[in-house]
Amino acid sequence: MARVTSTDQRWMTLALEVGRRARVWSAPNPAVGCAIVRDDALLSSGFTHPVGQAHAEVHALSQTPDAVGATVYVTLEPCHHTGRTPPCVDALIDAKVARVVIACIDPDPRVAGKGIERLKAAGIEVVQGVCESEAQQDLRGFFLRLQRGWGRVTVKMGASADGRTAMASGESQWVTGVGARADVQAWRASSDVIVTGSGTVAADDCALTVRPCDNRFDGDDWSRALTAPSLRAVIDSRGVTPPLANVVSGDVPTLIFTEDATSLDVAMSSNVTQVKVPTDDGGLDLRQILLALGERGANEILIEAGPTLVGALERQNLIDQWLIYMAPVMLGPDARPLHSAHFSSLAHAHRYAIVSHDMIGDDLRIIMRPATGD
Ligand code: AOF
Ligand code: ZN
Repeated sequence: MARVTSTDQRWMTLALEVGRRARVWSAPNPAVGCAIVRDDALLSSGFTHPVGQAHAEVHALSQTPDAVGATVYVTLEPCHHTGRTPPCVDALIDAKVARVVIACIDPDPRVAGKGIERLKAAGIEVVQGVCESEAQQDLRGFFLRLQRGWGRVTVKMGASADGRTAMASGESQWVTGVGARADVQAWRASSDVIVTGSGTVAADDCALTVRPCDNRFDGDDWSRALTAPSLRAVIDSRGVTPPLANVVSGDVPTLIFTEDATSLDVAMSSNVTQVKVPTDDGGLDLRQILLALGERGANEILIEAGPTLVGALERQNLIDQWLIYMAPVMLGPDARPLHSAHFSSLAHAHRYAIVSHDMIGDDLRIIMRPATGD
């Protein structure tokens, strides 16, 4: 039986923290963290770099002159395959490390346990399952994409305490405060695609870009984020996105999802790609859209949209996570709702569990996930 100690948990917690730095640029790869330790002292740490560059283990090994006899903490099983980079297991074996502690197994079929076998065959002690549930939650978008073809769907909403997002006129600037809006920028940067609907584009002319601001990110986080801007996507069945809309301006790539037969009005500048998808009853087939985002390597999908699109996602049970900023204001019954889904009875309504609640400036940030899922 492998030895798991509280020391292992402490160092794995550090590896998890380091791995989170990679969220802004690792897609399609998972944001993995690694800590190399000898005699209970940190030699170096590392995290996944953009696709084709160093994996977490290789980055960490490059930061220490030697790792002979060390214990390596890594949030995902080291890779065993030659993909766009050589296998991490070979780098660990060559470095003569003594022990590798892993949080979770890599579901990529090219790895899936083979990395662990390879390390053991080389005489390295392997411990698996330390902080496993935390790592699975951090890497959830990647895991979901491998299992079902699309990543984690997070819906962001700014709402009043009575659950309204805008006045009946559409006026919504600003329901939530400056702190909440700055926090959203960190979520945008940590997502691989930001999705909206054509209604929101028409109402707000949102740019959906990631803009550095004063929030939980430091300067290094922002410089990494800016090297890998999140993709933008508009769900626009009728192809009505205006050619001069902010969401299609600039260099950041934008996908516009339209119905098969629709041609796009928007000038096809080099950053805009039209993706044709079939309709199902009531609108574009949302699963097809999510699959198309999965094919483009999006692990984390952030939806910032109005009640129609969010209601359609909710009705079809496609929401993995709600990110709600609740402002201490009452907008009244004529103001716009969070989403348009109707349920005939309480029993049909979707139940969520609140997994975190934090004050961000004057607003309350609530994160909810399906009560039955994990
Ligand atoms: C690791 N450490 O930091 C990450 C891993 O195409 P490649 O060569 O970049 O390989 C991508 C796969 O490697 C990815 O699907 C996942 O299985 C694994 N990611 N593995 O050892 C890391 N990010
Ligand atoms: Zn690797």
